[in-house]
Amino acid sequence: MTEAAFIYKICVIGNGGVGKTSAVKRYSQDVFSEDYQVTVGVQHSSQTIEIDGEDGPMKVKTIVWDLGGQDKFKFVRPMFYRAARGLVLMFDITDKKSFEDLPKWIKEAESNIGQSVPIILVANKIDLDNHAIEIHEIERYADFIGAQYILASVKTGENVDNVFKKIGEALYNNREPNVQNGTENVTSMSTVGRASI
Ligand SMILES: Nc1nc2c(ncn2[C@@H]2O[C@H](COP(=O)(O)OP(=O)(O)O)[C@@H](O)[C@H]2O)c(=O)[nH]1
Ligand SMILES: [Mg+2]
Repeated sequence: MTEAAFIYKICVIGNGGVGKTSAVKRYSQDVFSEDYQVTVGVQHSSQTIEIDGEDGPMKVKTIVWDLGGQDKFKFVRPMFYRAARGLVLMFDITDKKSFEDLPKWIKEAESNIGQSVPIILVANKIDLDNHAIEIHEIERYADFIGAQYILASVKTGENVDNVFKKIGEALYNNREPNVQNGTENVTSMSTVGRASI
C-alpha cells in the first residue's frame, strides 16, 4: 500500500460504556469482546484507509484516540484533544443519558481543540432491542450540530468501518487548500507524540 499523504488525528468521545474502546478495537483489529474494561488514561491506534475523495480514491491515515471518561483523567484531556482534526461522537442507543450528555462532550472537545471540527455522530449498540432514542431525534440532533450520523453495532461490526471512512472523507474533502501534503499534520502529530511520552 502506498503511503498516505494525509494524516488525521481523530478523537472518539462520549460517556463511559457506550462502546468507544470496542469501536477502536473493532476498527483496528476486527475483534469484539463482551467484557467491559474501563479505559485507563489514553490509548491510540492508527489505520490507513481508502476513502472516496472528491477527486477519486485517496489513502488517508487515521490516528484514533480513545480516552477514559472518568473525571480522574481530566489532567490528560488537553493532550488528548491537542491537534485533533475530527471527532467521533458516540452514544449508546439504549441509554438515554448517553444521548443527553452529547452537548457536554462537544463543548469540552471544541474548547480544548480551539475550533469546531467535523463530527460523525454514532448511535452504537443497534443490535440491542431496547432502544431509548428514536431515529428522528438522532437525525434532528445531527442536523443541529451539522454532523452526519451513523447507526452502528460494534458487536456485529455493522457500519464500524464506515464511521472512520466517513470522518476521513469529511476531513479530506474539507482540507485547507494550501496544505499540499500531510507534512504540517505529521509535524503536529510528532509534537503530540513527544508530549505524551
Ligand atoms: N450489545 C452490544 N454491546 C456493545 C457494543 N459495543 C460495545 N458493547 C459493550 O459495551 C461495553 C462497554 O464497551 P466499551 O468499548 O468498553 O465502552 P467505552 O467505555 O465507551 O470505551 C462492553 O461490555 C462492550 O462489550 C455493541 O455494539 N453492542
Ligand atoms: Mg473505554
